[in-house]
Amino acid sequence: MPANLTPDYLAAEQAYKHAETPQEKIAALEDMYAALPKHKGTEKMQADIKRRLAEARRESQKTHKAGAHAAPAYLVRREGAGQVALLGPPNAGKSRLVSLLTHAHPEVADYPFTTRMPVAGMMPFEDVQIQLVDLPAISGEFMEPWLPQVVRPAQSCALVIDPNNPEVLGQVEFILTTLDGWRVPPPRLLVANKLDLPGAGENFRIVLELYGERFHCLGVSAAAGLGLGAFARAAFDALGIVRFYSKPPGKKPDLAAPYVLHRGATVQDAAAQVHRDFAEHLRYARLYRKSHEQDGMLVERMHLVEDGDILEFHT
Ligand SMILES: Nc1nc2c(ncn2[C@@H]2O[C@H](COP(=O)(O)OP(=O)(O)OP(=O)(O)O)[C@@H](O)[C@H]2O)c(=O)[nH]1
Ligand SMILES: [Mg+2]
Repeated sequence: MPANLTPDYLAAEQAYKHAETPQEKIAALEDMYAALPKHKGTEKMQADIKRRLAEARRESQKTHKAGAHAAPAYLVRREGAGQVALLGPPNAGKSRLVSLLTHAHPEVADYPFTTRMPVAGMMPFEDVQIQLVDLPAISGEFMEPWLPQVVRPAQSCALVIDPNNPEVLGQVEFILTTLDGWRVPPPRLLVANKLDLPGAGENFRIVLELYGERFHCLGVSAAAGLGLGAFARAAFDALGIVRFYSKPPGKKPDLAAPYVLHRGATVQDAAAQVHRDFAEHLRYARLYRKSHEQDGMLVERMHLVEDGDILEFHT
């Protein structure tokens, strides 16, 4: 292999291989490009991805022009630092969570299969916005046939369940099997909602015992507003992204406007995001941290960016 390919890259490549629509291909190729370390050794791969992206975009334009076949209404355009799709059985509280955490207003109701179309909203987390996508339920009883096409391009999924539902374990197993059939990686996050209900603590403990090692499990209550901060943090972590801030030499960094990169990205990748010239002529960078700004440690192009880094590029 020409480069040290990150797990993010390999995951994106997998998604590309299984993409069925031009939209899925575009999303996967964009992820591949973002996760590819940018240096001499990967130049051919970079060019190859760009060529395939152009091709997929042409293809998607063609389907647009075909008139009646405009982009299907269920596709959700990515926005913000990353997209997290909320999956789950009916009535688990996916919509209520999204309506609580974002400005979106998905319909919430006490009967199953309320949500029929995706509803996206932006959830603030510290200084970034994470896009949450509320989806129709995944269930053996009924399922929207296009669901996999919306789930595949999401960068990350959270499985929302109601641990008090007597059928919850069967529901979780059904969803994991379904995702596997769609060739979607298992969710990184399992969110047990409705912890306000009597007996919920004990039910959550059982979920933890069963799934605690496979997933990052989190207990929340949309009704009581419990665990929402932890949810936002976990959604951010599940995206596998890092934030960095650019600092012009001799000036203060702009801490209000983070740049976002995949975990595993290098100082060189960071430079490429800020300015093309930086990327081409970068010699080294100085790394500062918010906690002790006096540092200014010298770092090389291949140094890995960590969340919260402040970088001063030198060409
Ligand atoms: N007690 C309690 N009820 C909740 C909580 N979250 C949601 N609910 C209720 O559970 C019901 C279902 O909530 P929704 O948000 O519509 O569930 P959903 O997962 O979007 O359901 P579908 O769209 O049918 O898949 C509603 O009556 C909500 O008010 C919670 O934390 N505690
Ligand atoms: Mg819903």
